Amino acid sequence: MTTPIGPVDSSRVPRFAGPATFARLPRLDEVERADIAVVGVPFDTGVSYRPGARFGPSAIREAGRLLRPYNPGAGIAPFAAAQVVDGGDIAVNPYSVQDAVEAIDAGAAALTASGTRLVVLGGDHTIALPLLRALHRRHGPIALLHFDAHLDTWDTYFGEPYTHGTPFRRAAEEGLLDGDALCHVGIRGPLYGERDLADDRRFGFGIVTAADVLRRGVDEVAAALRERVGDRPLYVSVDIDVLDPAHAPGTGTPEAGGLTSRELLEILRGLAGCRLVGADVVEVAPAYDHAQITATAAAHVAYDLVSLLALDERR
Ligand SMILES: [Mn+2]
Repeated sequence: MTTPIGPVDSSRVPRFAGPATFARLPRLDEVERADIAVVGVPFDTGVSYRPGARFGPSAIREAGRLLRPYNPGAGIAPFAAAQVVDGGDIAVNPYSVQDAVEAIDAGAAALTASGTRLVVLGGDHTIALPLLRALHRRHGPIALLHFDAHLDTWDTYFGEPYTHGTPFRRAAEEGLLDGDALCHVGIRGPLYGERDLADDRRFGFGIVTAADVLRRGVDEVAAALRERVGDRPLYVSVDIDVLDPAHAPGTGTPEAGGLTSRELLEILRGLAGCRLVGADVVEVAPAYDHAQITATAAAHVAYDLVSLLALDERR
């Protein structure tokens, strides 16, 4: 492997100067090939409540200026272990969900065609469906760990099949997921009815609630998740509303009683060794944020997802 081109050297150019690529990484067009690309999908036409996640990618990049090259929690310098880049945005039609879903699928397929793995910055959760479609064509049925306050396996809203509350039901119906290796983490808050849970079980999902994380602790939860996914190709989808609104106020559908950012990051680090094929962090809506609380949390989540991919690159 040729030596990766790393981020801008912050001892020469201060962190607050220059363009805000994620973690000040090089752009995709500045390298020969990329192992890992952080890519934005600024799309929020699928939301059911507060809009604004279209501004998520740029807010996360801006907060990511402060990320440093060595990740002690994961024990890796991800930008030295692999060529990591900012892959820019997959720009999609904000007026047509159908068009956007197709364009995200095509954009992800093009970016991953030569083996580059993606950490995608949303955008609302609708975008997980086309990302899973593209990965399924490459890897077959995918194991999924879904960090979220909400199940996201509802059927339709106002008759619409593609929304931010329905991507994993569509993915299950389309056979994109490995029904033996699915789990939600951080679930809480009121539902429409008991049937929501029965439907969800039918697709094969396990549930680790936010209260379970409190009672069982992060190490035990991570061990259970590792066991559930085994060595299957794994997608990790992080809705930032898995965090308590104290840790992530800037999001579309906040729910009280969520994880701390410390708990979330530790559970993610506990997934080291899994066969991660892609990941996202979605639902950052900066208009409702304060002092970059949510964008900072999302930037660190993306950094740990990149670190998991880089660990796998090294093995
Ligand atoms: Mn969600």
